[in-house]
Amino acid sequence: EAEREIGFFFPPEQTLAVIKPDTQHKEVILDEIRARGFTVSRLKDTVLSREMAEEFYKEHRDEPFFGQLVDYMCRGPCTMLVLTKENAVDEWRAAMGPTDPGEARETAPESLRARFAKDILQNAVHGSSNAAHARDKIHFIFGDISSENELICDLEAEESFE
Ligand code: IDP
Repeated sequence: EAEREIGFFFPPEQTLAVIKPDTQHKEVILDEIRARGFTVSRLKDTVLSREMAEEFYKEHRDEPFFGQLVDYMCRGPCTMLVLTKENAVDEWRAAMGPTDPGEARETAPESLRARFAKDILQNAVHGSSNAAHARDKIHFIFGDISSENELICDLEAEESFE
């Protein structure tokens, strides 16, 4: 208790994670997310329109792979997640591993992309690269949930009580 009062308690952070379309491993990835200590605060399966996918990845609009990336992201349902944990943005980036699964297998063999990505495009998962992006993308996908942030719950745990 005393430690909290003098500030050793760090409030949890939130990030936006996406399990990308065509991933055969959605349930395994969700289990991994929880096993790694993230709380799944929001979860929504969504098929993105082209316009939404273009907006979601607008930072990449000048990349040569932008068209392919948009096609891929619209191909089927994405699982959109708000993950909560201390240092969630960086921790989720570390859990995903490098963009290219070849590199991921060499440098981070336990990472999700090392295990579940098909190639550099179809790399299974997305995560915001910094806290400002996380805030923007959470708002873009889920609307204003700031008033709910006190209520950090685990959706699967909640469902299992029903
Ligand atoms: P990140 O997802 O690891 O942050 P970014 O460079 O932000 O990587 O790229 C966004 C997404 O664009 C990647 O996750 C991947 O799906 C796709 N991508 C990145 N680089 C390439 C590429 O060289 N060829 C095809 N697709 C790519």
